[in-house]
Amino acid sequence: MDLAALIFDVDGTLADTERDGHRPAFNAAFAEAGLDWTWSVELYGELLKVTGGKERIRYYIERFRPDFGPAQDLAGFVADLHRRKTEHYLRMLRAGAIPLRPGVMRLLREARNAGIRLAIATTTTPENVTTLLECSGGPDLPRWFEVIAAGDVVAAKKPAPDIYQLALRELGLPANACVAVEDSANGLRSALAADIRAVLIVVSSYTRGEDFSDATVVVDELGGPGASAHVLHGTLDGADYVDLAVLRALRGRACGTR
Ligand code: XBP
Ligand code: MG
Repeated sequence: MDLAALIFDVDGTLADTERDGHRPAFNAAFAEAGLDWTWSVELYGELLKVTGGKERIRYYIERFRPDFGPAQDLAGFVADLHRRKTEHYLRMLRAGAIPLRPGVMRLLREARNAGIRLAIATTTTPENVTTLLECSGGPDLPRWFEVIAAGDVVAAKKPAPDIYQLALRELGLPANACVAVEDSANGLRSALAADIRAVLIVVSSYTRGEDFSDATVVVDELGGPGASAHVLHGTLDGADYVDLAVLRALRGRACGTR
């Protein structure tokens, strides 16, 4: 079995969205709702252990605002607040505020030209994905992805395997035909739990210190011609940056086939 598809995470992987994207969007929604809640850069790092925006708000209330009681039911309150947050986030994306990470477009183009299928497996809300792809990559970019598995379509978010299992099901591929590209320990656990053994981690600003010892390869960036990727774990087989040949080789190593 040769490499058939790349499955990408979004937040932290395709773009560094959390610190200066999602975080200020949450804060803007809190202010708009008349709440005196502010998520600092540091606090947000802790809150990121909980995946999913609605789940993160709920966790924050339980942990930091135990006396808070909304006028309406809690689930409805959180859903409304999160809808406002999404509006703020989408506005930032439409303003072109969040670029794709270096090397992402190069690697996507290379995969597409080679007939390697592309998919997304993410915790975030679907419209966040398509808007990021359109506004930061190009109007056609969402259509490059055959499968976009995102958000509440599964019962359990990362680190549970559900979203990767859904992406594999929709691709109609076995796990060993795919490479997952992730930035976080929660994402790594999710991919591994779905039996995807070939996982490339590209660390992001919040995830650099996490435990990636079970990943196949860990780099600081995808890199590109004239911009070396630094390897933090595993090997690029002498390559200077992450390209399709590197991904084919790491899949072969991880899955015991070449
Ligand atoms: C991303 C998330 C998301 C975003 C916020 O995790 O956990 O919740 O932080 O997006 P991953 P929403 O990169 O592992 O998919 O507010 O739309 O959930
Ligand atoms: Mg991520």
